[in-house]
Amino acid sequence: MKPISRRKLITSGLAATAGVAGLSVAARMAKSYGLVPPDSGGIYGPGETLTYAAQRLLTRHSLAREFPRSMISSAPFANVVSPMNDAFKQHQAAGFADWRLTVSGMVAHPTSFSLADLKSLPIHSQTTEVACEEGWSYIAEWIGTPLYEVLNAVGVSPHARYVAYFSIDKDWWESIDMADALHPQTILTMGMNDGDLPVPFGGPLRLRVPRQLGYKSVKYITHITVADSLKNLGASQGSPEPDFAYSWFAGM
Ligand SMILES: Nc1nc2c(c(=O)[nH]1)N[C@H]1C(S)=C(S)[C@@H](COP(=O)(O)O)O[C@H]1N2
Ligand SMILES: [Mo]
Repeated sequence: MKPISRRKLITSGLAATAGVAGLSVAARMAKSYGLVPPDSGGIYGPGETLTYAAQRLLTRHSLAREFPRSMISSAPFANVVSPMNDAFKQHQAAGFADWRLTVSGMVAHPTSFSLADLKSLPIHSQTTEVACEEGWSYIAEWIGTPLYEVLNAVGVSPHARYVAYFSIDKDWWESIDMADALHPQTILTMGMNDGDLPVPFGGPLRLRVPRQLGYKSVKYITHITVADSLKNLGASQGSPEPDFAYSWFAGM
């Protein structure tokens, strides 16, 4: 008899339970395996949890599709952002020389990085797609420091479960679990195609999370915090998006 892997057992168990006994039992099972997203108790409930759990079990190590450079979109679409605040305008006037990324929370060494500090860490590039929940998408090359390099530099606690990241535009922040935070394609982006990351696309610093929808790739990042829970952030949903009926987990 072929041995069944633990992963397969859990996955088929979840699916079977969902079919036979209803979604709430599957959700309880998911909880005991650490597969419950932070917005599961909100407007989504068990269906959302099952989607997250199934994706996490099946795709924890999978890569977002990468494209040849010849497929880079000639006219990438920069979505409108709200008017920039004074703090941003001052940074822009100074050529972003004083832009900082502060990292706090469950880390051994809380640190403030300049853009030059980030550029001195290993730099990766990837040609991936930005897909907005409203239906459009484009392909570009994104260049920067993988988030795991920064997390390794500050020493993340083994009890950490989430990384939250904040824009200088306070309305915009998001969080991801450690599977995405440590994923090799999750990149603190400073360059796009052949130059610096342009302001409309999130320059000088954007976190690209190419395994999830566009809204998880927040522009103008100034702060990151590492946590074991999302309870104390915003409305405890890990993102402002659930208030607008979009999911915290936006895997694609
Ligand atoms: N700071 C900030 N980040 C943001 C947004 C924004 O308005 N402000 N829009 C988000 C949404 S909804 C999408 S789909 C993508 C759009 O990325 P693009 O402008 O590169 O197309 O950026 C995301 N990041
Ligand atoms: Mo979007």
